[in-house]
Amino acid sequence: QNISMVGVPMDLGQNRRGVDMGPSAIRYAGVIERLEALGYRVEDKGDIAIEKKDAVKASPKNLSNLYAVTKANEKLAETVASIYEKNAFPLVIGGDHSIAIGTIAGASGYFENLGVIWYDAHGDLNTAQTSPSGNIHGMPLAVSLGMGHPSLTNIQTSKPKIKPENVVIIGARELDAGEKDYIRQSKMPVYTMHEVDRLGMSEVMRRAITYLEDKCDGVHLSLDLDGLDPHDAPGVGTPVIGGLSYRESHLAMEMLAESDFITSCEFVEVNPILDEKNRTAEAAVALMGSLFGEKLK
Ligand code: DIR
Ligand code: MN
Ligand code: MN
Ligand code: MN
Repeated sequence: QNISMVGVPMDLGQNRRGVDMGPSAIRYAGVIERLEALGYRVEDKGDIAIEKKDAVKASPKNLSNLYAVTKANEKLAETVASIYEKNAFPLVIGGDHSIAIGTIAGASGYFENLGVIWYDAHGDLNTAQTSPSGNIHGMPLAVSLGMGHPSLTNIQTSKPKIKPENVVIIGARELDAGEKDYIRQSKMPVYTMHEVDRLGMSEVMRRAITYLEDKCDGVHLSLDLDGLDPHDAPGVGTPVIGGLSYRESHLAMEMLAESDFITSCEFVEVNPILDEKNRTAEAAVALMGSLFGEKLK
């Protein structure tokens, strides 16, 4: 199979500079070589062009850099769609997590019932009304569900890109009040660290896969490196203690490889400025190796 990789060097969805260098760090950590060694043909489409920071006061309340983030996601959505047109697998490397808006918008046109696995310390279910920070990287899952500013929810189509019952969150441990309200009323399955501790990662993934495989015709993996524990992935802007280990994360990726149902993925929030000798980008590349079947080949 062909993998088509695209970088999104954007840090405007949150407020620590440096995550724009994530794509370079991931390339430097050997992503192409790692995947080619598994027998894939990997095309690097290079990076999406990013606008400069919005002028101060140009953005609506609690939506920092709305204009630049919208532009980047419009381009990314088109790029992801063009990758499917060529029957390749879209691999998106970030960049902050706001880029999931574009990846999911681009992918959703190719599936009736796109599922999403959201691997993250956070829910990313905020809107401008609930966000404590005004950072769009805390909003992409909400936007994909059709909630949020129209310039974001209308990318590709004005329809919601995914349904709440087709989403599974894994690794959550820092949910904001509005996110908890939404999760409660939508009954979205969320495996917080509590469930991972109780059940073990193997059972969590077995349940997540069983739950999605029957009803979804495609599943997107959105992996925020801050889902991992800061000991294993220190190079992220919003680290949260008590996270998923490197081993648990490999097991999760290996089980996804066995399930053979992932149809697109993104690895986001690698911040080389905050990292230690590129360890976080290296972890991302190692996890991609497992996701693309290193154990099976
Ligand atoms: C927080 C942080 N919930 C916010 N979100 C992050 O700003 O909305 N998501 N870091 O990955
Ligand atoms: Mn996060
Ligand atoms: Mn996130
Ligand atoms: Mn946080």
